[in-house]
Amino acid sequence: MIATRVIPCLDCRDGRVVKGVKFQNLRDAGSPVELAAAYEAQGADELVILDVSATPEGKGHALDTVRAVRNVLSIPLTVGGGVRTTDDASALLLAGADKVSVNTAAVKEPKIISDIADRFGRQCAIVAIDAARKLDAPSQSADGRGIFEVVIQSGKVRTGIDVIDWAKRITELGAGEILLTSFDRDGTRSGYDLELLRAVRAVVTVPIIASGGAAHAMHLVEALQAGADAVLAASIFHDGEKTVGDVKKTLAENGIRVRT
Ligand code: 0VR
Repeated sequence: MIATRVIPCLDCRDGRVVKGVKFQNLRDAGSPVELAAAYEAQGADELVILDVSATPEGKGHALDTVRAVRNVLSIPLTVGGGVRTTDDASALLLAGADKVSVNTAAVKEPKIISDIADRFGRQCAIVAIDAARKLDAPSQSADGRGIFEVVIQSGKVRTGIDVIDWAKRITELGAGEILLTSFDRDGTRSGYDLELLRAVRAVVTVPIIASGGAAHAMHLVEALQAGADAVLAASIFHDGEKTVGDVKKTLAENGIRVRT
């Protein structure tokens, strides 16, 4: 079993870390540079910065934040939020990101996935899928699992696109990794959506980063046992309840291979 990855996520708006529930009611959660340095010191394997700024000015802060965080970080850094073109991706990579994540832009123009993979390598091309349980669907699909649709624009738009079909398509287009977020679980501390995770695991071979809902170390154990290659969390770490080291200790105690 290859080592799993524990990845804290800094949702950033206008240069500050924020945190909400189902992408709403965002509250200030601190300084990106201080939190990035703290998480690396605690043993984080990677870091994700997600720019959730709503205005062009806020997007300008994102590049400054990436440069400032890069100066204190030596672990891999993935940056997403508002990436619309390969030039956007290039600017983030030049600012210090190792990988870029596209979400809404990939749904609107799937070719961007191949363009980023071709220009920078598949290892740079992360596709974020925000998934929500379909509201108007029968409760289960033919094979007895929940039905999930892709949501975009920070959860504001339900696309009706089946998450499983989309996961297969993005890997065919060149996605090197999937950042799979349960919109329903984001910030709720109710645990990852394991049914979503298992359903996507069954159809793709690229690494999956589970995201959305973590509150206890055992939530991360469950997600890794359900097939995730890495686990992302924000709330659990920002609120200081658990350090990355605490969580990794529990993972190791449950037989999961971690880098100490
Ligand atoms: P928790 O570990 O449950 O706090 O959440 C992890 C992960 O879902 C979030 O860090 C991230 O995906 C939230 N995403 C978005 C957003 C947050 C605020 C505004 C927009 C977005 O568009 O993804």
